[in-house]
Amino acid sequence: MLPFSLLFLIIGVSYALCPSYQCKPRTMPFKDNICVFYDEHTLTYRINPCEDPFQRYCIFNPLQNSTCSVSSKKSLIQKYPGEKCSTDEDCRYPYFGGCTDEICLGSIKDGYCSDSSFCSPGLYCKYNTCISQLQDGDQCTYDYECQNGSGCDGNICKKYFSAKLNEEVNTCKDNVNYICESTLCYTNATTSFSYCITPLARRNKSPECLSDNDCYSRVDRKSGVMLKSECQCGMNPDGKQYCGILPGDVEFMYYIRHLKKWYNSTEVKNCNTLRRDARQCIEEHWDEDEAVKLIFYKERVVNFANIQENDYCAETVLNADFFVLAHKMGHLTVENPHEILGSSQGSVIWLGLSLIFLILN
Ligand SMILES: *[C@@H]1O[C@H](CO)[C@@H](O)[C@H](O)[C@H]1NC(C)=O
Ligand SMILES: *[C@@H]1O[C@H](CO)[C@@H](O)[C@H](O)[C@H]1NC(C)=O
Ligand SMILES: *[C@@H]1O[C@H](CO)[C@@H](O)[C@H](O)[C@H]1NC(C)=O
Ligand SMILES: CC(=O)N[C@H]1CO[C@H](CO)[C@@H](O)[C@@H]1O
Repeated sequence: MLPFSLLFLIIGVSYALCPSYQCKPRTMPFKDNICVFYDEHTLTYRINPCEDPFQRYCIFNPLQNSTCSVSSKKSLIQKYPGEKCSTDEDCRYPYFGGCTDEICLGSIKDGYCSDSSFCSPGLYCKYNTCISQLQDGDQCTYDYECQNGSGCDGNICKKYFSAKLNEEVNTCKDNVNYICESTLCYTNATTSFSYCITPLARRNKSPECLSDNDCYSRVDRKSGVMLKSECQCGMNPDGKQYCGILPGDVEFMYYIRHLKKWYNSTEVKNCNTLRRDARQCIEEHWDEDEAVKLIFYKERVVNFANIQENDYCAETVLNADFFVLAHKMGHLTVENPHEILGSSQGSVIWLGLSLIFLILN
């Protein structure tokens, strides 16, 4: 246990190092179009909304001052096949017919490709040729070869989130497999069979933390798997830290339930296979309210620490995109969280949050 305590002692010290994010005092002068002034001595970001209507965007630079600018986008987004456009130049691959009926065309069936981003929706790239995405049950190597809502489990296409609790799966890397309803799995070292396990929520009620040590999940009784998420700095005035969201936390349940709905929609088939969960394609093709919900739920999981207890300036200047979504959510009908927790033993996806998995025996 000793090395562990030492490790956490070091992480614990970093608590004091989380910066504070707050509105600038009214008396403090800001020059040179500065919207965020970084004070490296007190580790404080002092924020001021941009007032010039021609330079209203504040592009945040960590550990530096930030200035107001004309555009919120750092560079032009080039659209994939299946995404909306107004001119040929908007498309990544304008030579496949460009922007036709406001949609970027891609390489057609049996047409040339160097990777799957070249192909029209419904196709993927194999041996430099666009061919139809595989059916469930077909042999595969990568997720993008399988259809819309399906991934490659070992070497077979299966629907995401379709394997129930205790059901066997072919692969289990770092305890994660999207084919499992919970997204979590376990490999029995004796038999080397893998199976799906229950979703694991944070053990502590409050997400606030001082170190990763506060961010353990409960232990799965059957397999002994326990997860730990990272204790992350937020963007609040007090330098508070929050645990990353775990598969099994209610925020995750909301996200996964809605992602399932997207993958089961007819609209997902309008997306290039590599863009199946890209915000761009979801917003352009799905019902507007449904798209707002899915993107809100996802952002809440991904940016959980950053959006907690923001003051007015952090909210409107640094996390405006999220809080605009949150405002729109206020007008939409949303499912009751108890229904979600009750109805699923876990419909959860893995997001690449950095977790440490400990197998207790
Ligand atoms: C931020 O701006 C202030 C005032 O203009 C300046 O004194 C300071 O050096 C700047 N800090 C950084 C990190 O550029
Ligand atoms: C692993 O497999 C062995 C042999 O079937 C079984 O006895 C054991 O309970 C299994 N362990 C877990 C954690 O599933
Ligand atoms: C998927 O869509 C079909 C038809 O629209 C519907 O009957 C089914 O309940 C949906 N499944 C899920 C998991 O949403
Ligand atoms: C989950 C889902 O929507 N699957 C669909 C994928 O695409 C095929 C063919 O277009 C449909 O048959 C599936 O229902």
